[in-house]
Amino acid sequence: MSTIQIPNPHIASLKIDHYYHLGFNSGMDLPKMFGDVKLVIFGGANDRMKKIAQLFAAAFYPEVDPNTIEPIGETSRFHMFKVGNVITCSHQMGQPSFSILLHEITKMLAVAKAVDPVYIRLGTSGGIDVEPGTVVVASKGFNNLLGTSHQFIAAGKIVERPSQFSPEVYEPLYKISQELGFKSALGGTMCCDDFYEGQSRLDGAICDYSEEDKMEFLKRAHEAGVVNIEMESCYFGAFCHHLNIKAATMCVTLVRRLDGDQVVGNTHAWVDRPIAVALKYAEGLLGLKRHDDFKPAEEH
Ligand code: R2B
Ligand code: URA
Repeated sequence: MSTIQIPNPHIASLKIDHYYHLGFNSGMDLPKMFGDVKLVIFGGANDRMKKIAQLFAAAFYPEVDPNTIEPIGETSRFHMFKVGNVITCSHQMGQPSFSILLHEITKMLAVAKAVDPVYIRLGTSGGIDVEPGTVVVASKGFNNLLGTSHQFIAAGKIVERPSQFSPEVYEPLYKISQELGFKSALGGTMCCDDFYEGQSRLDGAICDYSEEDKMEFLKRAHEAGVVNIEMESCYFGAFCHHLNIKAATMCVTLVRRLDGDQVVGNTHAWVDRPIAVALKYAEGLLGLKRHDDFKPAEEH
C-alpha cells in the first residue's frame, strides 16, 4: 500500500500548487476531501460521468441520493464528481485534454494521500475486426505508427514512454466482461490525435489517401495486435505506467472499421456495457455490498 509519488522536483518549491483546470489547490484540506479515493473513472463526456457517479451511488452508497450529485470544483473544462471512495471525471476528447486532467488530478491525489487509487478509462472506439458492441479491454496502447509507446515533444526534444496497462486491473475486467456475457476482447488499443484523417477514415472533410491505403493500414494495425481505435489510451497508458499507477482502458466499439467509417444509430446500449463491467469490478476493489441491480440497456 502506498500513496502516489510525484517525481517532479520542482513542485516542492511551490508554496501553493494550483490545479487550475480543476479549481482546487494544494492549500485546501485535500486529505479530507480526497484522501479516501480508491477508484477514479474517466470518460469523455460530462453527462456520462454524471450518470456513472449516480450509478456508483445507487450501487455502493445508499446514503447518497443520486439526484443530488453535482460536479465539484471548476466546471468550464472538466466535470468531476465524488461519490464515496470514487471519483468520476470527464476528460473531453483527445490526449492533450486528458493529459491536463491526468497531471492535475494525480498531483491532487498525491497531496491528498489517496492510497493506491486505480484509474480506469471507460470509452467508445472503432473496432477493426470485431462486431460493434464489443467491449475491448486494453493491455497496451499503440500510437498511430503502430509502436507501443507515446511520443511527445518536451523542452524541444522528443520524449518516448512505453504505453502499458496493469494486468492486475485489465485481467479481471476482461474476465468480468466475459462473465457478463458481452462480446469481449483483450489486446491493443490504438490512439490517434483525431477522429477522421488520423483514424484513416474516408468521410472527413479532407482525405488525401485512397480506400486501399486505408484498408492496408487497418489490416497492418490488426496484424500488429490492435483491436480498436480511439483518442486517449496511448497517453493514458504511458502516463500511468511512468508513475506506477494501476490503470486500464475499456472501450466499447461503435463500428467495425473494415466495414465502414460512419457511427450511426442508437449506441446507448453498448455504452452501458463497460459501465456494468466497472461496477462489478468495483465490488471487489471497494469491498462494499452492492445495493442495485443495474443492467445495461437492451440492444435494439
Ligand atoms: C472516443 O470517442 C471520442 C471521439 O468520438 C474520443 O474521445 C474517443 O477516444
Ligand atoms: N471513437 C473514436 O475515436 N473512433 C471511433 O471510430 C468511434 C469512437
